[in-house]
Amino acid sequence: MTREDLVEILEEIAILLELKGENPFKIRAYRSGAETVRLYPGDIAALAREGELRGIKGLGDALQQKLHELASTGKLEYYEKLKGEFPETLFDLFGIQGLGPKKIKAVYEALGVDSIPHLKKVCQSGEIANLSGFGEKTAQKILEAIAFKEQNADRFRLGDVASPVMMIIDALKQHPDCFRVEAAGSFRRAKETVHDVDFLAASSKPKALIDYFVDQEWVSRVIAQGATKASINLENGLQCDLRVVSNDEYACALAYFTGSKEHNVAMRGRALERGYTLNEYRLAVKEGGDAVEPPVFENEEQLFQFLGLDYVPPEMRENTGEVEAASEGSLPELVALENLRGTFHNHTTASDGQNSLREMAEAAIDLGFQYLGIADHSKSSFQANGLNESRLRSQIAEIAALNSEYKAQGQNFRLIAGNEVDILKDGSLDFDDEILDELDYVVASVHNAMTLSESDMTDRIIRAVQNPHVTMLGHLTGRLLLKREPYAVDVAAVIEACAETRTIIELNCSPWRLDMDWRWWKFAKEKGVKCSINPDAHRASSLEYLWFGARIARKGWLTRRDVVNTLTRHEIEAFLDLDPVS
Ligand code: DGT
Ligand code: CA
Ligand code: ZN
Repeated sequence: MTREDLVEILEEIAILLELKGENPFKIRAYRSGAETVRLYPGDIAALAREGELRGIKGLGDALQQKLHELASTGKLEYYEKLKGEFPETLFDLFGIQGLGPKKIKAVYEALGVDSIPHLKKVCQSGEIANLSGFGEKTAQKILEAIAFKEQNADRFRLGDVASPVMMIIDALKQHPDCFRVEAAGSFRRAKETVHDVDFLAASSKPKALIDYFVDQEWVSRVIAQGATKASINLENGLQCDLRVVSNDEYACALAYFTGSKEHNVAMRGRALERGYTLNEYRLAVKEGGDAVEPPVFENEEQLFQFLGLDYVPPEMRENTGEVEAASEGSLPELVALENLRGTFHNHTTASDGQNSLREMAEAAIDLGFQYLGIADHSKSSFQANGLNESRLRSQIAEIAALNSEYKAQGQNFRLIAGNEVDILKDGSLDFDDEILDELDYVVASVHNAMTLSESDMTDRIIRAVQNPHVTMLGHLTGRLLLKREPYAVDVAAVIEACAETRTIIELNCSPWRLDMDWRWWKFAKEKGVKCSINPDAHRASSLEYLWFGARIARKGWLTRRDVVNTLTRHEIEAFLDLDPVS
């Protein structure tokens, strides 16, 4: 049980109690208990497991006991019983964006709505619009949210499949008959979400490998199994396919199953022009053609080369001009994870992060970073324990003191004092210029009033980036992958405003966000806008999100020069005009 699991269950209990019409004080105790757990500055899951929650303000005896039961056994009888009082399908409603506990309670009580299909029906029939607190517009919004959910029902975030994929690759590699193996498909192309994962292996004993694959403990269901192919589901529902080919076929098969479909069409066209047909197993001379017989390709590089193309990195294979560029020798040299020297936009326990300033700095040093930008929330984000002016000033002082320490130790590392300042509804910033001026840099982000019209939202953000203190724009569209749609905003207009004001745009590489979307980076780059790959880390381990960030930046055709956090510490100090550490 992680902290997030504990918070989620306490919140769900509050909702269930609300549905039951329980005493509001009791409900509030669970809600504020969830908040306490969420913001507690230590390892609260461990404390709960050990039964050591005594004395934590905001957690009464009953709550402490329940948290202990949950954390130590992974289950809570009280919660299971409570859940048992309602139909299971009712819980699906919690996943519909914009439908809070109050609304769920209202439709459940007034109309008996206890499932998504039922909810859809009462929205369409107009019944729901007659309920007090609802209306035509709400009904429309709910229908849109249901459609969004249905559309994404069988997709997974890249961040949620990365570790199972690594685990499966490791397992397959251990098999003595496996020559080589990779995850192809949308995973290899670093799409932000994937439908299924397409593993490809080379072996001379395909059946042995297939039998081994379907027999692993993490397989929850075998969907299909043949001599060279199998499909399985993992516990979480993710479908994984394994295809086994001969070693000679591997290069062509890898190119084919990496896709995308559109890229494959372009590649086939290229092959045809040169007198060849290309399929999932091989490149062959066109029937009756007189082209030279192709060799066996040992790897994809050789296949591309044979077709007169530079090697196209998998992230670029979306048929957005990469085949043409590869034929002209004009593919950009893409940025790589190893190029990153530091990163901006990280939280600490001062706002809603889980690790202290020092812990974050130490984690960054361990990763070999030369600098780490701190950007805790500003005061309007009270739900995230945002800093007010005086707390921010203490943090700036704390950062200066730590920097002196690192300097005395001879470390080539510095913390950079920033803040993730809320962009208020009218586009003004949450702090005035005087204190912004004391910061090394500023990330400006939207966290509230997300339902403005497209033009109001666009004006709001443009006004914010026009403030000369704003160094970079945080998570441009506010999307949460598979959970919350981007707010309405004219991305192109914002990019142009950032170009004009020389504002950096963040590539927020929290796997929930991956925002700004990779499809926009080529345009931003053409306009001269720089990118900062930021993990939005709320704990030290999340600095590793940069792995996703580098992949998405590559997908957006970005080079080292386009990404500011490839700069060395000294270059960043000059770029941000920082005073030397004293
Ligand atoms: P996904 O799974 O929806 O996230 O996306 P992909 O790209 O992994 O698609 P998937 O799993 O259906 O197929 C894997 C690759 O196989 C795909 O990227 C290209 C290739 N492929 C599959 N079906 C076709 C097809 O009908 N024509 C061509 N040219 N390639 C295909
Ligand atoms: Ca796939
Ligand atoms: Zn944020």
